[in-house]
Amino acid sequence: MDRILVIGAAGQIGSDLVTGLRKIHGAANVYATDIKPASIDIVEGGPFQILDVMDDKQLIHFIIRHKITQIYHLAAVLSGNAEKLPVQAWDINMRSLLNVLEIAKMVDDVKKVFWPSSIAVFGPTTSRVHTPQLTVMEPITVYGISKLAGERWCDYYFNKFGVDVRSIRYPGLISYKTEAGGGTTDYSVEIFYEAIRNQSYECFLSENTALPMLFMPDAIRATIDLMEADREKLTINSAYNLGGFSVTPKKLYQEIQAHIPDFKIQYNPDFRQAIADSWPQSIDDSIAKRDWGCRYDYDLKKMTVEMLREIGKKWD
Ligand code: AKB
Repeated sequence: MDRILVIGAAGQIGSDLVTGLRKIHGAANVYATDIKPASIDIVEGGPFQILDVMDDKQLIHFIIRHKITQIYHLAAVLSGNAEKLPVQAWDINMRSLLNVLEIAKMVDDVKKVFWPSSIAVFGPTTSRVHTPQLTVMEPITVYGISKLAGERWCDYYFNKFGVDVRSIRYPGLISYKTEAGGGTTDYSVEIFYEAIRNQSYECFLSENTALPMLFMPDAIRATIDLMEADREKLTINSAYNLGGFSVTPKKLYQEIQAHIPDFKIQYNPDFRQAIADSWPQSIDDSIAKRDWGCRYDYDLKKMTVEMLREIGKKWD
């Protein structure tokens, strides 16, 4: 029986992932942790503890005491926030990953680690359409540099010490449970809240900025499927490209406006525009499909209907 530790359980991915993992492994076997309090359903739905991944002693005690067999390390400073405090963001993103990898190397009970990478590993010298798995990678953001270095560390720990660490290069993630914080793709979540709350949204990216996006249920299924895949079938030891669907602020606005005719948008690009312009517009994820059967249920239309319905319930 697996005992799972989720680090960063109060965040955008964590709050959905914990629920998914508890359904599969049993609530009592999924330990949700974060440095900040989590939502009621995470705290009341199974074990939850405040835990700082930067504190390696506290972390190793927790892992040994609870006989943890799998770690999902989701805590990170995202692209927009990382540009405001580059050195601190680098420290947090890298030190936390190295703490987890070192513990996974030392503690025999720990059999698998998941750590999220991002499309931010790519940069302006990468071909931006249908970006391949293996290509030029010259990220221009601190977040992207830390994700690229993180991928190399994961590959290193796998090859050198046999740590079974698995990873996905997530595109922008769209979800209704917990809002994202500090990312460049966050507009794709904010726009739904503002459409429902105020029927108006000021977008920090320009109207034709295309980026790959994924709806959270597809991201959670992909994450769990990758973790459950046979190791022998995996040909990537760093992080798998994941594509989802490609969308611009204008296309997303039009899709929402079809449901909320009075919805208005203004475009006022800020520093995040340069970040978005350096990222892929669409992703080639054929290797994820081949190796572990990655697939998606949601496109732009289906995702929009579900986002509006679920966020609408919060404001009823
Ligand atoms: C961000 O915008 O920083 C993240 C990401 C694409 O990794 N959502």
